Amino acid sequence: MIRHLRRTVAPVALGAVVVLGLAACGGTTRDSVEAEQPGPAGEPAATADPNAPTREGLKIAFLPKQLNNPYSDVETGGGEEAVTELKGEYKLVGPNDASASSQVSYINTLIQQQQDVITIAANDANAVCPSLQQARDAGIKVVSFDSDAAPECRDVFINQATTEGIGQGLVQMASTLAGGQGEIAILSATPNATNQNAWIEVVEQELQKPENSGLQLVATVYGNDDDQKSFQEAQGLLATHPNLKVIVAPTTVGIAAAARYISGSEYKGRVAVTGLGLPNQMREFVKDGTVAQFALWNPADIGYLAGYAGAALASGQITGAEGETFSAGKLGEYTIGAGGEVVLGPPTVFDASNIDQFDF
Ligand code: RAM
Repeated sequence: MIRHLRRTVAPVALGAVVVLGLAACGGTTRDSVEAEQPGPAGEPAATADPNAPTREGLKIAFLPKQLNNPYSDVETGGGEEAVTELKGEYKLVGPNDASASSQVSYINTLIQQQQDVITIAANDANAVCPSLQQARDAGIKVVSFDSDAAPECRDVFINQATTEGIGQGLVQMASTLAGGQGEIAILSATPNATNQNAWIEVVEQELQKPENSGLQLVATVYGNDDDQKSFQEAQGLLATHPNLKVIVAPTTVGIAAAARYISGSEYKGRVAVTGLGLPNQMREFVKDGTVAQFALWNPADIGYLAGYAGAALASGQITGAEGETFSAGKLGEYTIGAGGEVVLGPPTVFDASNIDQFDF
Protein backbone atom coordinates (compact mmCIF):
# COMPACT_ATOMS: atom_id res chain seq x y z
CA MET A 1 0.00 0.00 0.00
CA ILE A 2 1.29 3.46 -0.81
CA ARG A 3 1.72 5.53 2.30
CA HIS A 4 2.89 9.01 3.07
CA LEU A 5 6.61 9.06 3.71
CA ARG A 6 8.16 12.14 5.19
CA ARG A 7 11.26 13.37 3.44
CA THR A 8 12.93 13.38 6.83
CA VAL A 9 12.88 9.58 6.96
CA ALA A 10 16.55 8.73 6.67
CA PRO A 11 17.40 6.51 3.70
CA VAL A 12 19.19 4.12 6.05
CA ALA A 13 16.05 3.74 8.12
CA LEU A 14 14.07 2.98 4.94
CA GLY A 15 16.57 0.28 4.03
CA ALA A 16 16.28 -1.17 7.49
CA VAL A 17 12.49 -1.32 7.24
CA VAL A 18 12.77 -3.21 3.96
CA VAL A 19 15.25 -5.68 5.39
CA LEU A 20 13.03 -6.35 8.38
CA GLY A 21 9.95 -6.74 6.21
CA LEU A 22 11.53 -9.23 3.86
CA ALA A 23 13.23 -11.20 6.60
CA ALA A 24 9.93 -11.46 8.41
CA CYS A 25 8.01 -12.87 5.44
CA GLY A 26 10.82 -14.88 3.91
CA GLY A 27 11.76 -16.96 6.93
CA THR A 28 15.09 -17.66 5.25
CA THR A 29 17.78 -19.39 7.22
CA ARG A 30 21.54 -19.15 6.93
CA ASP A 31 21.60 -22.67 5.45
CA SER A 32 19.40 -21.74 2.55
CA VAL A 33 21.59 -18.71 1.92
CA GLU A 34 24.60 -20.89 1.52
CA ALA A 35 22.88 -23.52 -0.59
CA GLU A 36 24.18 -23.74 -4.14
CA GLN A 37 22.02 -21.95 -6.67
CA PRO A 38 21.98 -22.92 -10.32
CA GLY A 39 24.14 -20.55 -12.34
CA PRO A 40 24.11 -19.68 -16.03
CA ALA A 41 23.31 -22.58 -18.35
CA GLY A 42 22.33 -24.67 -15.32
CA GLU A 43 25.85 -24.89 -13.90
CA PRO A 44 26.13 -24.60 -10.15
CA ALA A 45 27.15 -21.07 -9.15
CA ALA A 46 29.79 -20.34 -6.56
CA THR A 47 28.55 -20.10 -3.01
CA ALA A 48 28.10 -16.55 -1.79
CA ASP A 49 30.84 -15.19 0.44
CA PRO A 50 29.34 -12.20 2.28
CA ASN A 51 32.81 -11.28 3.55
CA ALA A 52 34.49 -11.16 0.14
CA PRO A 53 36.00 -7.71 -0.50
CA THR A 54 34.18 -5.47 -2.99
CA ARG A 55 36.19 -5.51 -6.22
CA GLU A 56 37.48 -2.17 -7.49
CA GLY A 57 37.55 -1.21 -11.16
CA LEU A 58 34.37 -3.12 -12.03
CA LYS A 59 32.87 -2.20 -15.39
CA ILE A 60 29.20 -1.57 -14.61
CA ALA A 61 26.92 -0.63 -17.52
CA PHE A 62 23.43 0.88 -17.30
CA LEU A 63 20.86 0.20 -20.00
CA PRO A 64 17.59 2.03 -19.17
CA LYS A 65 14.36 1.64 -21.15
CA GLN A 66 15.19 4.71 -23.19
CA LEU A 67 17.62 7.61 -22.93
CA ASN A 68 15.32 10.58 -23.59
CA ASN A 69 13.10 10.02 -20.55
CA PRO A 70 13.67 12.37 -17.57
CA TYR A 71 12.87 9.47 -15.22
CA SER A 72 15.69 7.36 -16.73
CA ASP A 73 18.10 10.29 -16.35
CA VAL A 74 17.44 10.49 -12.62
CA GLU A 75 17.62 6.71 -12.29
CA THR A 76 20.96 6.33 -14.06
CA GLY A 77 22.31 9.39 -12.22
CA GLY A 78 21.91 7.33 -9.03
CA GLY A 79 23.70 4.45 -10.77
CA GLU A 80 26.62 6.68 -11.66
CA GLU A 81 26.87 7.88 -8.06
CA ALA A 82 27.07 4.26 -6.84
CA VAL A 83 29.68 3.23 -9.41
CA THR A 84 31.81 6.26 -8.52
CA GLU A 85 31.63 5.36 -4.81
CA LEU A 86 32.56 1.79 -5.69
CA LYS A 87 35.58 2.98 -7.70
CA GLY A 88 34.23 1.28 -10.81
CA GLU A 89 33.84 2.27 -14.46
CA TYR A 90 30.36 3.59 -15.26
CA LYS A 91 28.85 3.30 -18.71
CA LEU A 92 25.45 4.47 -19.94
CA VAL A 93 23.95 3.22 -23.20
CA GLY A 94 20.41 2.85 -24.49
CA PRO A 95 17.85 3.34 -27.24
CA ASN A 96 15.80 6.45 -27.92
CA ASP A 97 12.52 4.56 -27.86
CA ALA A 98 11.13 1.98 -25.48
CA SER A 99 10.06 -0.58 -28.09
CA ALA A 100 10.34 -4.29 -27.32
CA SER A 101 13.56 -5.20 -29.14
CA SER A 102 15.34 -1.84 -29.01
CA GLN A 103 17.80 -2.95 -26.30
CA VAL A 104 19.14 -6.15 -27.86
CA SER A 105 21.95 -4.64 -29.94
CA TYR A 106 23.17 -2.69 -26.90
CA ILE A 107 23.40 -5.86 -24.81
CA ASN A 108 25.41 -7.56 -27.55
CA THR A 109 27.87 -4.65 -27.65
CA LEU A 110 28.21 -4.67 -23.85
CA ILE A 111 29.10 -8.39 -24.02
CA GLN A 112 31.82 -7.68 -26.60
CA GLN A 113 33.16 -4.93 -24.36
CA GLN A 114 33.45 -7.45 -21.51
CA GLN A 115 31.53 -5.47 -18.97
CA ASP A 116 31.45 -7.04 -15.50
CA VAL A 117 27.84 -6.07 -14.85
CA ILE A 118 24.89 -5.15 -17.06
CA THR A 119 22.00 -3.41 -15.33
CA ILE A 120 18.84 -3.13 -17.42
CA ALA A 121 15.27 -1.79 -17.20
CA ALA A 122 13.70 -4.19 -19.68
CA ASN A 123 11.35 -2.93 -22.36
CA ASP A 124 10.16 -6.49 -22.90
CA ALA A 125 10.82 -9.33 -20.47
CA ASN A 126 11.47 -11.93 -23.18
CA ALA A 127 12.93 -9.98 -26.13
CA VAL A 128 16.12 -9.26 -24.14
CA CYS A 129 16.36 -12.74 -22.64
CA PRO A 130 18.59 -14.59 -25.17
CA SER A 131 21.17 -11.78 -25.18
CA LEU A 132 21.15 -11.48 -21.40
CA GLN A 133 21.63 -15.24 -21.19
CA GLN A 134 24.68 -14.94 -23.48
CA ALA A 135 26.01 -12.23 -21.21
CA ARG A 136 25.64 -14.49 -18.18
CA ASP A 137 27.30 -17.37 -20.03
CA ALA A 138 30.22 -14.98 -20.60
CA GLY A 139 30.44 -14.38 -16.83
CA ILE A 140 28.67 -11.02 -16.79
CA LYS A 141 26.31 -10.40 -13.87
CA VAL A 142 22.88 -9.14 -14.85
CA VAL A 143 20.76 -6.88 -12.64
CA SER A 144 17.32 -5.81 -13.85
CA PHE A 145 15.82 -2.68 -12.30
CA ASP A 146 12.51 -0.80 -12.66
CA SER A 147 11.11 -3.23 -15.26
CA ASP A 148 12.08 -6.88 -14.92
CA ALA A 149 13.54 -9.20 -17.54
CA ALA A 150 12.38 -12.83 -17.49
CA PRO A 151 13.71 -14.14 -14.13
CA GLU A 152 15.78 -16.90 -15.73
CA CYS A 153 17.82 -14.27 -17.60
CA ARG A 154 18.97 -12.08 -14.73
CA ASP A 155 20.61 -12.55 -11.33
CA VAL A 156 18.56 -10.07 -9.29
CA PHE A 157 15.71 -7.63 -9.88
CA ILE A 158 15.61 -4.25 -8.13
CA ASN A 159 11.91 -3.46 -7.74
CA GLN A 160 11.01 0.09 -6.78
CA ALA A 161 8.26 -1.05 -4.40
CA THR A 162 6.12 -4.17 -4.19
CA THR A 163 4.05 -4.71 -7.32
CA GLU A 164 0.93 -5.20 -5.16
CA GLY A 165 1.62 -2.02 -3.20
CA ILE A 166 1.94 0.06 -6.36
CA GLY A 167 -1.22 -1.40 -7.97
CA GLN A 168 -3.24 -1.00 -4.77
CA GLY A 169 -1.99 2.55 -4.30
CA LEU A 170 -3.06 3.48 -7.84
CA VAL A 171 -6.60 2.24 -7.20
CA GLN A 172 -6.71 3.95 -3.81
CA MET A 173 -5.79 7.30 -5.34
CA ALA A 174 -8.25 6.84 -8.23
CA SER A 175 -11.02 5.93 -5.82
CA THR A 176 -10.36 8.94 -3.60
CA LEU A 177 -10.35 11.29 -6.59
CA ALA A 178 -13.50 9.74 -8.10
CA GLY A 179 -15.31 9.77 -4.76
CA GLY A 180 -15.62 5.97 -5.09
CA GLN A 181 -17.91 6.19 -8.15
CA GLY A 182 -17.45 6.50 -11.89
CA GLU A 183 -15.37 5.75 -14.95
CA ILE A 184 -11.60 5.55 -14.84
CA ALA A 185 -9.05 4.83 -17.60
CA ILE A 186 -5.40 3.81 -17.62
CA LEU A 187 -2.81 5.61 -19.75
CA SER A 188 0.19 3.27 -19.73
CA ALA A 189 3.64 3.27 -21.34
CA THR A 190 4.40 0.53 -23.91
CA PRO A 191 2.17 -2.56 -24.23
CA ASN A 192 5.12 -4.89 -23.47
CA ALA A 193 6.60 -3.16 -20.41
CA THR A 194 6.93 -5.72 -17.61
CA ASN A 195 6.46 -3.20 -14.81
CA GLN A 196 3.44 -1.48 -16.34
CA ASN A 197 1.67 -4.75 -17.07
CA ALA A 198 2.32 -6.14 -13.60
CA TRP A 199 0.84 -3.01 -12.01
CA ILE A 200 -2.16 -3.00 -14.37
CA GLU A 201 -2.88 -6.61 -13.45
CA VAL A 202 -3.03 -5.67 -9.76
CA VAL A 203 -5.27 -2.68 -10.57
CA GLU A 204 -7.67 -5.00 -12.41
CA GLN A 205 -7.71 -7.41 -9.45
CA GLU A 206 -8.34 -4.58 -6.99
CA LEU A 207 -11.26 -3.36 -9.07
CA GLN A 208 -12.95 -6.75 -8.58
CA LYS A 209 -13.15 -6.13 -4.84
CA PRO A 210 -16.56 -5.09 -3.42
CA GLU A 211 -15.16 -1.83 -2.00
CA ASN A 212 -14.22 -0.74 -5.52
CA SER A 213 -17.43 -1.83 -7.24
CA GLY A 214 -18.39 1.80 -7.94
CA LEU A 215 -15.37 2.23 -10.25
CA GLN A 216 -15.44 1.08 -13.89
CA LEU A 217 -12.25 0.72 -15.88
CA VAL A 218 -13.44 1.78 -19.34
CA ALA A 219 -10.14 1.75 -21.27
CA THR A 220 -6.41 1.04 -21.11
CA VAL A 221 -4.37 2.92 -23.72
CA TYR A 222 -0.65 3.17 -24.46
CA GLY A 223 1.38 6.34 -24.98
CA ASN A 224 4.63 4.37 -25.43
CA ASP A 225 6.44 6.70 -23.01
CA ASP A 226 6.43 9.22 -25.85
CA ASP A 227 5.22 12.66 -24.79
CA GLN A 228 3.26 13.49 -27.95
CA LYS A 229 1.63 10.08 -28.27
CA SER A 230 0.72 10.13 -24.57
CA PHE A 231 -0.86 13.59 -24.99
CA GLN A 232 -2.91 12.37 -27.97
CA GLU A 233 -4.01 9.24 -26.11
CA ALA A 234 -5.23 11.40 -23.20
CA GLN A 235 -7.15 13.55 -25.66
CA GLY A 236 -8.59 10.41 -27.29
CA LEU A 237 -9.74 9.05 -23.95
CA LEU A 238 -11.92 12.08 -23.30
CA ALA A 239 -13.26 12.10 -26.85
CA THR A 240 -14.38 8.48 -26.46
CA HIS A 241 -15.40 8.62 -22.79
CA PRO A 242 -16.78 12.08 -22.01
CA ASN A 243 -17.92 10.94 -18.56
CA LEU A 244 -14.46 9.86 -17.50
CA LYS A 245 -13.62 10.87 -13.96
CA VAL A 246 -9.98 9.87 -13.57
CA ILE A 247 -7.01 9.16 -15.83
CA VAL A 248 -4.56 6.87 -14.04
CA ALA A 249 -1.10 7.01 -15.66
CA PRO A 250 1.46 4.72 -13.98
CA THR A 251 4.21 6.28 -16.09
CA THR A 252 6.04 9.56 -15.52
CA VAL A 253 5.82 10.42 -19.23
CA GLY A 254 2.10 9.59 -19.42
CA ILE A 255 1.01 11.42 -16.28
CA ALA A 256 2.85 14.61 -17.27
CA ALA A 257 1.33 14.57 -20.78
CA ALA A 258 -2.18 13.82 -19.46
CA ALA A 259 -1.92 16.61 -16.88
CA ARG A 260 -0.76 19.03 -19.56
CA TYR A 261 -3.72 18.13 -21.76
CA ILE A 262 -6.32 18.33 -18.99
CA SER A 263 -4.94 21.58 -17.54
CA GLY A 264 -5.47 23.35 -20.88
CA SER A 265 -8.82 21.78 -21.70
CA GLU A 266 -12.48 22.20 -20.83
CA TYR A 267 -12.13 19.11 -18.61
CA LYS A 268 -9.98 20.83 -16.01
CA GLY A 269 -11.71 20.53 -12.63
CA ARG A 270 -13.93 17.71 -13.91
CA VAL A 271 -11.39 15.03 -14.81
CA ALA A 272 -8.68 14.11 -12.33
CA VAL A 273 -5.20 12.88 -13.28
CA THR A 274 -3.15 10.63 -11.02
CA GLY A 275 -0.54 7.86 -11.20
CA LEU A 276 3.25 7.84 -10.97
CA GLY A 277 5.10 11.06 -11.70
CA LEU A 278 8.27 13.04 -11.10
CA PRO A 279 7.64 15.87 -8.59
CA ASN A 280 9.64 18.34 -10.73
CA GLN A 281 7.49 17.58 -13.81
CA MET A 282 4.21 17.56 -11.89
CA ARG A 283 4.70 20.61 -9.65
CA GLU A 284 3.01 23.09 -12.01
CA PHE A 285 -0.04 20.84 -12.38
CA VAL A 286 -0.36 20.40 -8.63
CA LYS A 287 -0.13 24.18 -8.20
CA ASP A 288 -2.72 24.89 -10.92
CA GLY A 289 -5.14 22.40 -9.38
CA THR A 290 -5.12 19.78 -12.21
CA VAL A 291 -3.47 17.09 -10.06
CA ALA A 292 -4.44 16.58 -6.42
CA GLN A 293 -2.18 13.61 -5.69
CA PHE A 294 0.21 11.16 -7.32
CA ALA A 295 3.02 8.89 -6.16
CA LEU A 296 6.59 7.81 -6.87
CA TRP A 297 9.81 6.60 -5.26
CA ASN A 298 13.12 8.38 -5.74
CA PRO A 299 14.32 6.97 -9.11
CA ALA A 300 17.93 7.81 -8.21
CA ASP A 301 17.76 5.25 -5.40
CA ILE A 302 16.83 2.46 -7.84
CA GLY A 303 19.89 3.12 -10.00
CA TYR A 304 22.06 3.43 -6.90
CA LEU A 305 20.78 0.14 -5.48
CA ALA A 306 21.23 -1.60 -8.85
CA GLY A 307 24.86 -0.44 -8.94
CA TYR A 308 25.56 -1.83 -5.46
CA ALA A 309 23.74 -5.10 -6.21
CA GLY A 310 25.82 -5.51 -9.37
CA ALA A 311 29.07 -4.96 -7.47
CA ALA A 312 28.02 -7.42 -4.75
CA LEU A 313 27.29 -10.06 -7.43
CA ALA A 314 30.53 -9.44 -9.32
CA SER A 315 32.47 -9.57 -6.03
CA GLY A 316 30.92 -12.91 -5.04
CA GLN A 317 29.19 -11.49 -1.95
CA ILE A 318 25.81 -12.62 -3.26
CA THR A 319 24.60 -15.03 -5.95
CA GLY A 320 21.02 -13.77 -6.20
CA ALA A 321 19.54 -16.35 -3.83
CA GLU A 322 16.71 -15.50 -1.45
CA GLY A 323 17.90 -14.44 1.99
CA GLU A 324 21.34 -13.19 0.96
CA THR A 325 22.14 -9.70 2.18
CA PHE A 326 24.36 -6.98 0.79
CA SER A 327 25.29 -3.46 1.69
CA ALA A 328 24.11 -0.60 -0.55
CA GLY A 329 26.14 2.38 0.64
CA LYS A 330 23.99 5.22 1.97
CA LEU A 331 20.81 3.14 1.57
CA GLY A 332 21.97 0.54 4.10
CA GLU A 333 21.59 -3.24 4.07
CA TYR A 334 19.23 -5.05 1.70
CA THR A 335 18.00 -8.64 1.67
CA ILE A 336 17.20 -10.57 -1.50
CA GLY A 337 13.60 -11.79 -1.44
CA ALA A 338 11.76 -14.55 -3.29
CA GLY A 339 12.53 -14.83 -7.00
CA GLY A 340 15.73 -12.82 -6.64
CA GLU A 341 13.78 -9.60 -6.00
CA VAL A 342 15.08 -6.71 -3.91
CA VAL A 343 12.47 -4.11 -2.93
CA LEU A 344 13.60 -0.51 -2.56
CA GLY A 345 10.79 0.61 -0.25
CA PRO A 346 7.32 2.15 -0.14
CA PRO A 347 6.60 5.04 -2.53
CA THR A 348 5.81 8.58 -1.41
CA VAL A 349 2.46 10.23 -2.14
CA PHE A 350 2.86 13.83 -3.31
CA ASP A 351 0.27 16.59 -3.02
CA ALA A 352 0.17 20.35 -2.54
CA SER A 353 1.28 19.99 1.08
CA ASN A 354 4.63 18.30 0.39
CA ILE A 355 5.58 18.69 -3.29
CA ASP A 356 7.95 21.58 -2.65
CA GLN A 357 10.07 19.39 -0.39
CA PHE A 358 11.20 17.22 -3.33
CA ASP A 359 13.64 17.96 -6.10
CA PHE A 360 13.76 15.17 -8.71
C1 RAM B 1 8.21 5.79 -16.80
C2 RAM B 1 8.70 4.42 -17.18
C3 RAM B 1 9.25 3.66 -15.99
C4 RAM B 1 8.29 3.71 -14.81
C5 RAM B 1 8.02 5.14 -14.45
C6 RAM B 1 7.05 5.27 -13.28
O1 RAM B 1 9.25 6.73 -16.76
O2 RAM B 1 7.64 3.73 -17.78
O3 RAM B 1 9.52 2.34 -16.34
O4 RAM B 1 8.79 3.02 -13.71
O5 RAM B 1 7.47 5.81 -15.58
